[in-house]
Amino acid sequence: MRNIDGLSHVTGKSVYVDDLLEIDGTLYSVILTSPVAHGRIASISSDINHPDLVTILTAEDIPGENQIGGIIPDEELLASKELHYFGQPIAIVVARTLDSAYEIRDMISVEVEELNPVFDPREAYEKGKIIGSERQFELGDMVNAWRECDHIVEGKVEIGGQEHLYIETQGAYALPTENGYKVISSTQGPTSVQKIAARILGLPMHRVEVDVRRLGGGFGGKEDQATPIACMAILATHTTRRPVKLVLDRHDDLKITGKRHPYSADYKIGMRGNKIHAYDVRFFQNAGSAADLSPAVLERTLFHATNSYYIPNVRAWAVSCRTNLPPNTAFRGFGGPQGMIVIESAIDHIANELGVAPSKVQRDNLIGDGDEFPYGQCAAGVTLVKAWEQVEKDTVEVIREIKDYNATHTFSKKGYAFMPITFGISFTNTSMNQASALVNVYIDGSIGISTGAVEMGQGVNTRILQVVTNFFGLPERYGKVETTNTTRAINTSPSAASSTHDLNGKAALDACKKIRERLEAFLSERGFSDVRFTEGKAVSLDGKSMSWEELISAAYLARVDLAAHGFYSTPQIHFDKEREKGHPFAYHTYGVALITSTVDCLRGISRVENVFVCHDSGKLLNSNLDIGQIEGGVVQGLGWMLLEDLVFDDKGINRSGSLSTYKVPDIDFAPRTFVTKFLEVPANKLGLKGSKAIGEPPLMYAIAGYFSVRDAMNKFRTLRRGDYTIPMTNERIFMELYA
Ligand code: LUZ
Ligand code: MOS
Repeated sequence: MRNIDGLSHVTGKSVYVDDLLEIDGTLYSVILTSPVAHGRIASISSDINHPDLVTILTAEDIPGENQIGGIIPDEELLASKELHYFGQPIAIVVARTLDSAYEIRDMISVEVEELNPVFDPREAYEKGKIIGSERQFELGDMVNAWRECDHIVEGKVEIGGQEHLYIETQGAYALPTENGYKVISSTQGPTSVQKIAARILGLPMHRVEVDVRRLGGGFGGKEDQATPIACMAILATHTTRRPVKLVLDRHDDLKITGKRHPYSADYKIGMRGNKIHAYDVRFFQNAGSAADLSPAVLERTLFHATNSYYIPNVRAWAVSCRTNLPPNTAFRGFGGPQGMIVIESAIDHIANELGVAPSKVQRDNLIGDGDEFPYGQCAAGVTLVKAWEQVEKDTVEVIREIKDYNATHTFSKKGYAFMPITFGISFTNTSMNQASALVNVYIDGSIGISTGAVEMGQGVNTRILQVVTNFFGLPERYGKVETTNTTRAINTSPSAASSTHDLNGKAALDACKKIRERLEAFLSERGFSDVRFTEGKAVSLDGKSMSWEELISAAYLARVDLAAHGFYSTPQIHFDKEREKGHPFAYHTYGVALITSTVDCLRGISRVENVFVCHDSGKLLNSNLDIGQIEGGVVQGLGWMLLEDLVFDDKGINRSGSLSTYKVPDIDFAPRTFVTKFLEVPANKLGLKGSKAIGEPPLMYAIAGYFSVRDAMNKFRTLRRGDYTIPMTNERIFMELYA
């Protein structure tokens, strides 16, 4: 089935927050932000004369609690006194036109007392500025392990952050209702908006209705950070009793919002024969100025610290460090990629030291069924070897060409790298693994489907429509996926953790089953037995049949309930944070990629050439959507690995806060060849219709892009070992080859 949004996207008919028809009297707002990375507000001059000014709202105008922290209450909606990062919201300017709102913002002056900022996570750690507590996962016997190794190396990895760069910036449109508020928000987490808005206003949650049609991209950037934007719009509506729109322009979005977490890490790895015998890793996460989702991201880093490898002796330690940068947040992979990058660096390092191909060390140490991850869960249904062999088979020729090329070229070199991925599927916070749905069958047989899933381009609405209409044996035109709305699907987890279609699809099917049972009972009274729903009909074992339309209209007249609520919660998962052991994931998504690239070693220019992927998507549910997620995820990851360079100056000002200074992938950057194959595997019982989660895992294939460029560089000149920095921009290639 094709993505149901495709046509409206390419014809410009898809509606985003900024496209909504505006109600007369709508007001426009912009956010006034901190001019310093660390300081105290001395005064705000808001004595402004402007014909279009409606109001300027500060912390004092918040009727409820000025607190938006989800995991830890450490973040104000509007700064009351202390300023913790350049770009932190201080006030909301509400005006009759958007242009006037910007003009008024420029007229406000904020006096601040500056304080010393900290930007480096290790420095923050030394000063005791940490968020939550230090975490450590352990496996085996780290005391004796090192003695048993033949070779040991140590090194350091610096990993940069990444902008989400959703095409639709953060935004919300808030409306006053008779007894509360409705907000249309570009959020991955409607319930989070509802909960925090209620807290800000001092109201019960039922007074706030959140509605989401779709997002122009989220990537994690709207899991938590759409919430304050929606809350500011609602606060302005609360004060003015008028509809208020708050849609950030790109510069404000880049300035105000958090990004993927940069990490600094130390590793030590030991080999015994061809096996990785011991691994010790320390992660310093740069959380920015508030907790946001950082503790959960940190945890996922630890869960992925050994990626796809079985290592019998492991110590993985991590800490979240508070710095004066925007609060970093969820981003596709959610800390997992950073965990994987460090073990891949350690493997690259020790392989180069031993003079063997990194791919040999990777291949010799792939995890297998029954092997234990450092967090206690055992690997199951592992398909890594199959995927590896497929990729190896498909790339024999490509690798030979690389060797020939390197033998005949001096200043241009080619490189390649493999990347196996093992990504845990489930929110690591067990209680979040739940979803609800509401399925309504109307008298004419058409079906309205509501779930907690938010469509953000990933195609979740397509998948849900596909499984629901298939369930009743109907063509897709019978179903319609409604907006995600907190009055129809309640207490939703954000659309995140690659789990949206598993959780919400299963909740929708649960509702469908209830309706089917009622229809079956109704039909059995009319002499139908063992009914199947197929080709638009209900068919009895003895061949009696009734069209769907007839059935529904008869069932309605017989007063059968044609609406059902559905619910799903992932079985079997648990995690004990005291012991740091458990079974946090329903299952893992596996796969292997090989990426090749060419580096012009005179000029320092890289180009990714080929991507070969062999992916375990369980029993394929929709290969169109899966391929879209794989190709998009890899290109997004390659941008992080090779292009996207976040630069904050020594005042903490984002110097890469525009699209002229922050380079993202474009079509020319995309790999020349992209081959995706899916493994033939048995149905995955814990996935939707036997499939596997697809949203985040493929991004991590892109880590091979970084190592393929390093491999090419190493063919020109041996790089310093034990020193890995991401992104490998063209400037960095040049510096590493010649500095
Ligand atoms: N969000 C979250 C996530 O709250 N918990 C998770 O475990 C997670 N994992 C991936 C992406 N978002
Ligand atoms: Mo996410 S990083 O699954 O919002």
